[in-house]
Amino acid sequence: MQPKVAIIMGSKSDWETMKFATEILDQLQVSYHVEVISAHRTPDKLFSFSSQAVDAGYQVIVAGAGGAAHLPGMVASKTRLPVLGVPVQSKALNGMDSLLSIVQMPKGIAVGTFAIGTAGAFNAGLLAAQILANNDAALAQRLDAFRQAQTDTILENPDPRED
Ligand code: RP5
Repeated sequence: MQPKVAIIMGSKSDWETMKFATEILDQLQVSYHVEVISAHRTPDKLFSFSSQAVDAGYQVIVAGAGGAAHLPGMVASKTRLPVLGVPVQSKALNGMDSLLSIVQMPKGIAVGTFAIGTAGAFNAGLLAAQILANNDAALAQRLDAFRQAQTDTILENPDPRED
């Protein structure tokens, strides 16, 4: 079956971060497509992927990039699908460059922006699942169960000195 989620990233070096988006999608049994698409190294591929994303059957795109991270914004400019942008932690500026590049979209083209690094990647995968759950009752149940399990883990063992 054609996956409804595309997870794209600017470089193979982003995978160590972006794999956290796939972790939660695996847990929630949501299928996805993963691919490296670089805004500056493969601009034509970026354009063809983004302009064909609706027809390809995707419903949400998770896009991670670092540094001058223009991938999420450029993809969003070529598709009406929701784009969830993940700032990958860069070496030079610890991801502040990535964050500001993604979050400061000018008015008129929307990109959802997440936390820098692995938490952001995980939460982007989580929100992608939540978007799909609007039209998927079984997925909605799995999400409810995930959240309840997370709550129970804390309530059942609130002593910070114990694991
Ligand atoms: C961006 O430049 C990528 O998203 C990556 O985070 C960063 C560094 O890429 P590499 O030089 O490791 O390929 O395009």
